[in-house]
Amino acid sequence: MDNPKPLIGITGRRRTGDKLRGSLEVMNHLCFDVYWVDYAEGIIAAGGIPVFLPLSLEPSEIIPRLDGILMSGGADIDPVRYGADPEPELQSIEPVRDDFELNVLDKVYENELPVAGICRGLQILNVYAGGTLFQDVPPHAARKEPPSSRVHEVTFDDGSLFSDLYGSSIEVNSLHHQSIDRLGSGFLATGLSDDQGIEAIEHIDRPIIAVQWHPEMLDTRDSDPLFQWLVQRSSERL
Ligand SMILES: [Mn+2]
Repeated sequence: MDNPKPLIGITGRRRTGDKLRGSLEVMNHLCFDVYWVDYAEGIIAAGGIPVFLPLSLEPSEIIPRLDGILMSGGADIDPVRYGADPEPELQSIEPVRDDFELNVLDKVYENELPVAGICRGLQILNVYAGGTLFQDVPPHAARKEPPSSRVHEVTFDDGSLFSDLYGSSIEVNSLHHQSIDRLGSGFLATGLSDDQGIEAIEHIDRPIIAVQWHPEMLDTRDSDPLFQWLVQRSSERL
């Protein structure tokens, strides 16, 4: 096949049938795995093929067959993963997903796949690399605004990969209530919000970048540099 498109894995979440409006009551206890379609659409617009990763997969069986990974948004990471006790402001956690994604990252590091992280995706990358999180950052969150609302600025370091991708700054949405405290090893924090929170990280010698905002929910999704970077870097593996 001429110019095959790269296969990009997308992580998601697990829910039970009672959360699926309209499904049969007798199926309330059964599970379904889901992700928000905007992630897939961002990858498709950038020229890649999204592949959803069910949480029951054994990562070693799928990761080596993929060309890149998108670590998507979602619930809080269990603080036990970064050696902290839960604080009262901690919201829902998904230990099954934590397990799955940390195992995915083992294989991703082993196979040196390109990775883009979004929101929780940034946080799990940071925790995987030994970093920690603030469990709640109430003055920063703007979670009542429509998800496409650009509510604060992110400024990028001169000479960073992010400044190549986005220029010196960008106005972003902000749907997170947690953020990075101690940075994980191998990462540089190259994008900060107006209130000095870490909003963008890039790895010093691996093709891994992540953002705290949601490019897939902005009106610029289909031309967003994060998706373009991921598809481009993944294409180089074909
Ligand atoms: Mn923010």
